[in-house]
Amino acid sequence: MKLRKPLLLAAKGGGSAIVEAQFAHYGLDVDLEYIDWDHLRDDAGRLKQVNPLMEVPTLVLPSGQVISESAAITLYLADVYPLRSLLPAPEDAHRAECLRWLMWLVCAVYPTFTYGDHPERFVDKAVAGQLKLSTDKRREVLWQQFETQIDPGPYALGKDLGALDLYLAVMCCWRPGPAWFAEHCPKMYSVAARVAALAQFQPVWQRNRLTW
Ligand SMILES: N[C@@H](CCC(=O)N[C@@H](CS)C(=O)NCC(=O)O)C(=O)O
Repeated sequence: MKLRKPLLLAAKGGGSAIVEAQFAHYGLDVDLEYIDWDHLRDDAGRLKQVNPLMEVPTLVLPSGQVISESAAITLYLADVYPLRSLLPAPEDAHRAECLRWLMWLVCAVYPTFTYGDHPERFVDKAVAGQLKLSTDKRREVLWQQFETQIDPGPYALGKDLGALDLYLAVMCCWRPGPAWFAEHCPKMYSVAARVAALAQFQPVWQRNRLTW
């Protein structure tokens, strides 16, 4: 595969929207290839060829290198474009907090979707519904923990827009959905709603049909 610019393999409304928003922030050109949710795991599909995990976001660089995992892509883009970095600088007091919560989002929260969205991949059909319910419940607990840990000002870590804010904006649209966040996690919701309204991201939100 010969590329002139990065190619983002994406699915509408999925975690790839977080990466799309980062490209919009950095003002970087990227080709988008949206894959239908029902075809993400197609044997002959491009996604399987480049990422055996068959998850989006998956970014293919012009060099042919593949970066999957939204946090890896987030760190990579911040390294490549330090002047507009969406991560606090190494000497910034918010750096440690940001890395902590970024990894928490992908290591604690994201897996509740991995196991809950397709429980039949992991357990017998008879208990699949139970796994979905338990992971949904677990996610609500996690979000409520996060809610107690942040003090938006107005973004999650202070006055500057950062990578965490983009995660919150997109993830707030997923189960249990914006109405739940508005009621149970109003601080998080306020961050998500603020990011949702930013002009630079409107094309991303529209393409991904994300609404708050
Ligand atoms: N740890 C990965 C999780 C990515 C992930 O789970 N993506 C979902 C969409 S939001 C996916 O591709 N699901 C497709 C499937 O499991 O079939 C990341 O942070 O990028």
